[in-house]
Amino acid sequence: MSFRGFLANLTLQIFKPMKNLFAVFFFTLFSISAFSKDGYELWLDYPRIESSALKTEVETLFSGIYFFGQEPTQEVIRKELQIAGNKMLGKDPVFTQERLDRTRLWLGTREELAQVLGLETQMKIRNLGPEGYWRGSIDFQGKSYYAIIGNQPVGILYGVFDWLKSIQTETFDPKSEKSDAPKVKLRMLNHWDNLDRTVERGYAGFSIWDWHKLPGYIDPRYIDYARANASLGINAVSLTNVNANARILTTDFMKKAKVLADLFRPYGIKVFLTARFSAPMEIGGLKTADPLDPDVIAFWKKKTEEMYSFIPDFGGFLVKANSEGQPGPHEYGRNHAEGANMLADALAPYGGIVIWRAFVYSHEIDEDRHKQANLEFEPLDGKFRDNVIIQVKNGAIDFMPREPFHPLFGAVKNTNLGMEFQITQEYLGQATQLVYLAPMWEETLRSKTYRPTPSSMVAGIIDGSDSGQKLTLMAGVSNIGTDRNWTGHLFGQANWYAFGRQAWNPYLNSEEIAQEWIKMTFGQNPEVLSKTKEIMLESREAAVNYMNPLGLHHIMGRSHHYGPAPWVEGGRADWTSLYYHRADSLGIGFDRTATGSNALGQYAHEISQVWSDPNQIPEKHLLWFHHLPWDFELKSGNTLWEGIGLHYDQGVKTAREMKSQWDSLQGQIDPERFSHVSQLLAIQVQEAEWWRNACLLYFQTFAKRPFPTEIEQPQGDLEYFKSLDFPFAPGIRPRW
Ligand code: BDP
Repeated sequence: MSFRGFLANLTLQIFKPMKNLFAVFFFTLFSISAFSKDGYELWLDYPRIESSALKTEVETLFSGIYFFGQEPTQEVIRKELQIAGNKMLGKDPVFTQERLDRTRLWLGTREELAQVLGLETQMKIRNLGPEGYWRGSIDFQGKSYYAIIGNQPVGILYGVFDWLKSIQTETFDPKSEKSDAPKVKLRMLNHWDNLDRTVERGYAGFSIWDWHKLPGYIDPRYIDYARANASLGINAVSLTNVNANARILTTDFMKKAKVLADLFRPYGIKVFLTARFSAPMEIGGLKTADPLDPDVIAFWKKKTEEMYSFIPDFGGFLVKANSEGQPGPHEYGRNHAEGANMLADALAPYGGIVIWRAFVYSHEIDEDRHKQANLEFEPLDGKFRDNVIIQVKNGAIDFMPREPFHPLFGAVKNTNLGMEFQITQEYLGQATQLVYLAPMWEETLRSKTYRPTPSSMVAGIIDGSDSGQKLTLMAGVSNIGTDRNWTGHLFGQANWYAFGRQAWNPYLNSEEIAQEWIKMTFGQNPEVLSKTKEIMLESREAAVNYMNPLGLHHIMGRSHHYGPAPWVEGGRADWTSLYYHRADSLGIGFDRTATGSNALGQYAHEISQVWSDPNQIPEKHLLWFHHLPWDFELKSGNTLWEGIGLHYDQGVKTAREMKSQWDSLQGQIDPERFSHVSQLLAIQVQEAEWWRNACLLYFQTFAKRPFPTEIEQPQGDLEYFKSLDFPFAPGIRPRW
């Protein structure tokens, strides 16, 4: 009998006379409080330490924490240690500032350490910047202590979280030292949250920002959110949707945003807001939003001044302009630099920045959507102010399951470029599918750009090591909502976690990140670790296979983007599927070589030369860049048509394996989380089959060839698949 079963039984025995009602009540109480694992705690659950050696070690350190400083961040550290101590050891840590003889663990800034102890030992951390930390043992007056030191309090906070992680993952070694600092300056979540609490492309309930009850009511979730972010080193959040509502810039909403900024500050997190370019007209009573108009300039200056009166460390504005119907400088014959610089000038006196998105394209321009961002931004190279950074999606189309890296990376020399990844799984199974995204981000970050230097790669543009830029940024579109487990699918948490880790250090390996997350989420059981890791690591390739193999892209349902719909046509061409797959009786794929749109010409010569040849391009990008005959021979010797079938089928098979792997862990994972994931994996298998069947039956109408015999023959009726409609799918883009 499981422990919970035993408890239920015991409760029933004790309360037999009171009959079922009380028993159920007490059982529920027990389950909810002590034993329920609903995912709310994220990776910060701090389970009891099992290994006795580690326990003794940690207990000793927790029994005498010499605590410097009274700053709010230090208060946050103290609280975190209290939570962790109680959960891991069952008791409060002992903080001391007087009893040197009882001290075991020192927490302080380098300066404090020098002042109080007269120690200048930790010189190494000097160069680690405001957010870096060092942890290890120090000797003082013949005694050895463990110390966690930062140049600033936030560095100590990061060091403490890292130390707690080492305990949770049972890798803590008091004898070895570690220092670390983030490689990217702004590590940021972009919430696509609307003021009415709906979340564009959000699959985890509503927005956690309760604008209506702010500024008066502080939801405790805000603090847990900040803790989770700080534990990863995420230091910036943009609270509102890029499809912005100007109202967020009114005084009433600034007061609300101020409450969040005040709460997040001790956690090292800065608040940004999205600025709607037409705000001067919507809330400023002006007739124009022309960025060169003196009244418009004055409006933004005044707004910015007001913003800083509420939030003195306000981060700045995130802007989506002239894209998908959003207003922008083009309406007034101005370019993106003129628009961005006007805002940048308003922010500069306060140290604020403008994050201007490169996700711009228009169906009115007769040009491959893939090329449009480069066409707009390359000519503006060097024209943006220093406090502007251009936020570029990982690929040139739109967060597809697999995209080649965006050709803007490496194409400009004097413009700050930041990365935008999508954590929310808009095109990767939304919240019904387990898809671990870190391998996808790793693939992009490690892509060689060959520019500005022959050895450059995307990560080196982002962190400034190849590009030389000082202002660096990695942003992730949040997958967080009001669902009890925050991300809808429990494994969505792994994507939030991995994003934070990769933003801190874009060179981290996604397998190691998965391993950390699993241990912190499910504990140390080796079987759980190895099977879960395998599931996670194969999940993204599985999704690519059953959704968009061999470079296919943008063949999902219209508007809600849920499920397969390679037949979408009509309306804006660049929002249809036919625009992208171009299947016909001869073949399939988008010719982006010199004979087609020549989007390939936007990449470095080393790339365009190789990728222009269908026999040399990595097959994963084949149909992204080439329109090829159905009988084109793949490296495996199969024809293209056969290869497509095999990939789709492989995707389904992997999804089934993932499900059976997980199910074999029954009894080793708490029942709530086990069943949550198991049910969702069952849906994932069905959705994978649906993708395979719908896409293969549809493409067969062009290919007119039998399916390869070795695959499970697609079932179902194409007309039925086409008739499916999902008007209530979550996250649909609101129309206003
Ligand atoms: C697309 C989403 C849309 C967003 C847009 C963006 O479908 O909802 O507004 O990206 O990034 O992928 O602005």
